[in-house]
Amino acid sequence: MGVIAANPFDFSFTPARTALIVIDMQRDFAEAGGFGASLGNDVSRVTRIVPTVKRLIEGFRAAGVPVIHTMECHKPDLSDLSPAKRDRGNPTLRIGDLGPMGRVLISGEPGTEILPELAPIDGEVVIEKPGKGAFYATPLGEILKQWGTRQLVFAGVTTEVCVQTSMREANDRGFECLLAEDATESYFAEFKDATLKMIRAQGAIVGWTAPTDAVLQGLANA
Ligand code: C5J
Repeated sequence: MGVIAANPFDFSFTPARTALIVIDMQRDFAEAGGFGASLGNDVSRVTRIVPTVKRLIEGFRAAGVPVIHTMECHKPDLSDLSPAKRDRGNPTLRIGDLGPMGRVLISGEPGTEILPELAPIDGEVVIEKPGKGAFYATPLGEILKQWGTRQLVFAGVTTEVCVQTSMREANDRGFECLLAEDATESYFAEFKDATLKMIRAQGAIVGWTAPTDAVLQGLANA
């Protein structure tokens, strides 16, 4: 049994029933020329958290607790991309268009890959997800059921979109969820701040939050 000093109160976990889920740390959200930049965002906010996410991943690997990676992406024939998603807004590049890093958010394209510093290692699960949530239209729920996982630690981007959606999906499925505060980021500082507050409000209504150091300390002491 382990305990992480978290907000709004301590997060108890069993390492054998826990996994780390790193959401969408992809080149398309972190590099100039990718999807995030095409929407007019400052992608340097995402690249800044890479060393912290790396430290978190390495801590979980060292503790023998599984690391799962997700990638927001679609099939090359776009059969899993709704017009409602593709046609939204006015980006310079739409999903499926050919950009400087290949076709935007398409499985197998260079821009869709996870940042090399955070690349999955052999044996780690990588979930390709067509939605914002990691459970929608993916095998994630089934994999976690097979493993007997009950607690999930989240990191990645963006805090208020894919991370928050995935945490809410997990919370509704009965998982206890903690978000690593400094291993997640948004293109909008105020959205990150509001998401952290709303997750842990009302007695951890969606889950807990804690700094990466506290998560690693809890893991090391477990
Ligand atoms: C977005 C994500 N923001 N991974 N995707 O479109 O949060």
